[in-house]
Amino acid sequence: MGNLQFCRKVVLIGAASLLVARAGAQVHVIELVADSDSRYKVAGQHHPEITVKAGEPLVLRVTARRGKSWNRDGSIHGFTLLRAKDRSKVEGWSLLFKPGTQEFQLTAPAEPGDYEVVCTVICSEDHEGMHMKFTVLP
Ligand SMILES: [Cu+2]
Repeated sequence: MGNLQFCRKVVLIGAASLLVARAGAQVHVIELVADSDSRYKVAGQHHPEITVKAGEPLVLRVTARRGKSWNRDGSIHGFTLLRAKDRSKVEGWSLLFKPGTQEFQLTAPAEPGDYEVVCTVICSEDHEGMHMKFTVLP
């Protein structure tokens, strides 16, 4: 390999990693409704589902509407992330929602795989049906 060719390769690699770093700095915003009928909803999705990249920074923007019952502390729905394989909780991912819109700054789980979101507030007699799929891509 000539010296000039080698230099070109180094420059190309340098440019590529800069792009990756820029993309990594963008925060992925997830918009979610935790609704009065005890269902999670994502605009444009018939079956709500969240897909993220392992370890990426996230903002979860939630609009919560009160169902038929709620917690004494005023929480009207919950959002706890479980690993699908053993239903164990993911640290830092047990959230409680108040009525209205609220934001959470989170970091996606480091381990790619299948997860499930479950509501942890008894929000109606149909509370058990309040869950959604959550996928972490490598
Ligand atoms: Cu709920």
